Amino acid sequence: MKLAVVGATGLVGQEVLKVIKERGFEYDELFMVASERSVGKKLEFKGKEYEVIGLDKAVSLQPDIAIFSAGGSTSLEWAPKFEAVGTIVIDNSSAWRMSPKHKLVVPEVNGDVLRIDDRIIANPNCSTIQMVLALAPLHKKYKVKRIVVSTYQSVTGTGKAAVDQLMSERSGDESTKVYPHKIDMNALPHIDVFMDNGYTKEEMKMVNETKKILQDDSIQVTATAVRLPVMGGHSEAINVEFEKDYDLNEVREILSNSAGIVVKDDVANNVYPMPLDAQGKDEVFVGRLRRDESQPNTLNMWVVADNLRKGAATNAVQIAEYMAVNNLVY
Ligand code: 2RA
Repeated sequence: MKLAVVGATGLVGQEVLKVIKERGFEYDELFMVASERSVGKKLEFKGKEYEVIGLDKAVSLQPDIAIFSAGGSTSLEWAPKFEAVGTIVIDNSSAWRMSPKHKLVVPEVNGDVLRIDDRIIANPNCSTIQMVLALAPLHKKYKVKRIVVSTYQSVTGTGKAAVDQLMSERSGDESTKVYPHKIDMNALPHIDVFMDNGYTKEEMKMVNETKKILQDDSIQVTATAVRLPVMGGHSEAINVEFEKDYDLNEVREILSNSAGIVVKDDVANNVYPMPLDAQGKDEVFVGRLRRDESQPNTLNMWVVADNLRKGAATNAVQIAEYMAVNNLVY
C-alpha cells in the first residue's frame, strides 16, 4: 500500500501524520507531498527521514491512497490527476463535498456508502462532522426535524497564520492580520465568506453537508458560526427538535453506546465538555444534555471536538482505514 500525505507540512497535514502513527495505520511506502516551496524539505516521521516531494512527482508514483489537506484550488486541480492514475483521494477541502458524484463521509455515520470504485472522497467540514456524529444515533431513534446550532470555533480551524495572529496579539503585537478584526479578547460572528443570503459559507456548509451525510433533505438546519480566541477545539450549542419524543436517560444511554462519542455530563460536579480537554483527542464530547422546556420533543446539547483531529485528520484517516479494512483499495 502506497500512501501519500498531500499538504504534509501544513497544520492539518502534520496532524494527519500524528494520527497515522497513533492509530498504527499500515502502509508499505509513504510519500510526503507539498507545494513547490516546501519541496526538498526534510521531515522526520517514525524515526525515518523523508524528503518532501511535489505533486507531479507524487502522481507519477501512483499512490493507492492520498490524503489531501492542501486547500480547495489545489484539490480541484490535482485530485483528478491522482484519480486518473487510480489513487483514492480523501480530500479535506470543500472542493468536492457537495458534488452529487462524490461521497461525503463520516465513517461512524455513513461509511457504508463507500464503494470500491470511489476515487475522490470528501471529508466534511469540521463543525459539521462533530455535529452529525452526535446527532446521527439520535436521528435513527427519534428522527431529527430541525437543528438550531451556534458554534464557538477555534483559531486552528483557519490555519497556522491565525494561530500566529492570536499569539502575537497576546504579546502586544497587532500587526498580523488574518481576520478583519482583532481575535484576542473578541468573538467574530464571521467564519469564511459572507454569501448573498446573509449567512457565511461556514454556516451554509453546516446546513447542506448535514442533509447530505444524514441522507435526509427534509432536515431543517440554521446556523450561526463564531470564531473565538480558543486553541484546539470547536464547541457547539445545538438545539434539536425531533419528530418523536425522547427520554433523557435513553438519550444519554444511546450517546454513551455510540462509537466515537464520549458523554461528559455531570453538572453537579462541573463536568461538561471543554475545548481544552478535547485537544489532541479523537472523540466527540457531549454534555449539558437537557430538555428544551419551551417546545415539545426538543433537546439542548453542548458538543466539543478537536477540529484538527475528528474535524479533519482523524476522520480522513478513518476513511482510509475503512477503505483498507473493507477491501475497497485495489
Ligand atoms: C474553520 N471550518 O474552522 C473551518 C476549517 N475547516 O474555519
